[in-house]
Amino acid sequence: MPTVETVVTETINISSLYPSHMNEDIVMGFSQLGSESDWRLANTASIVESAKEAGITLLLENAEQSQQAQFSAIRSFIEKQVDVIAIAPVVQTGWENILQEIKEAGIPVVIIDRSVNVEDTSLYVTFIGSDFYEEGIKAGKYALDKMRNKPGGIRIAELEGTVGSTPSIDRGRGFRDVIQERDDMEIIMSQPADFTIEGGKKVMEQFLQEAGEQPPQLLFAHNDDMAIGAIQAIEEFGLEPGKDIIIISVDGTRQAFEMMIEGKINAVIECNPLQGSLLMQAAREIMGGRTLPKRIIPPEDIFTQEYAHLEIDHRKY
Ligand code: GYE
Repeated sequence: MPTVETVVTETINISSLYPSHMNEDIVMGFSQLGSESDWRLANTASIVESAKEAGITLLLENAEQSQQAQFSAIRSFIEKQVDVIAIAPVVQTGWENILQEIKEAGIPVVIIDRSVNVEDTSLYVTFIGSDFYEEGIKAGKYALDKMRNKPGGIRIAELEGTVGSTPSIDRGRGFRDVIQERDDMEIIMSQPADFTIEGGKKVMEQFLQEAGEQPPQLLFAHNDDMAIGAIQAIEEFGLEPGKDIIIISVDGTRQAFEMMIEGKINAVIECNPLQGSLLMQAAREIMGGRTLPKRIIPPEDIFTQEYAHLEIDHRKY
């Protein structure tokens, strides 16, 4: 079990809501949102493996970025009368009705990875996922530090993730809240690139063409895959990633570490996809009628190019 930092904002007594399944086999329906990035593949693999290890039967449906497909998967889980439903929500809005349907069926819900924007937080038991705002803050602090000796008029480009997704919204917010400290630092271009390599490459090509003689000096990519795509575009454009353009990304995949060692990415903010064991543990707790914190946050770090070589062999994804 990785150590976790739990923030208890509100707890509920689960035993009064759901009958105890202590000694029975647990069936979990899991609606995964897609397979857009290395982070996501590691997340899915972690959940599949941990279910096996925990002896929990996992019904997994991958929605490939469609909220509607998530709704269908969830309805199929309700029909099958699974014991617990886990949802990694593609976007944060629009969940009230389906969560209400699950509640009426008497099935507990765990939200994992990205969060949902619902007023009635009793619609789910717990949310296991990273603090994306904090990740944005870390990225902003690194940007300030890296550029501290550079004269003003610093041009920043931003590759955002999926529109409406919690990590994209909160990483962008955290980053802005920090860099506003210097009013000569400006995000001159910002666009969604779907958390994919192809998206990152395409949007970065556009950025470089639009910017012409005045390319951005710093790129904040909301994940490693988009940074990797952007690096291809930057090199094809004849500039040096990591030098002509400082690059900060989020996740901490093995490939991003390789790029850091090559000097093409300057810093990576860690976002941990290995959430499977936490999810299975939560399922067992719920079925055992125990109380869980409303929010479970895995611990996360920041890695810079200077130390990437020391860490790379420890990366698990
Ligand atoms: O950073 C990105 C993925 O929701 C935290 O989604 C996750 C993000 C992750 O596609 O690579």
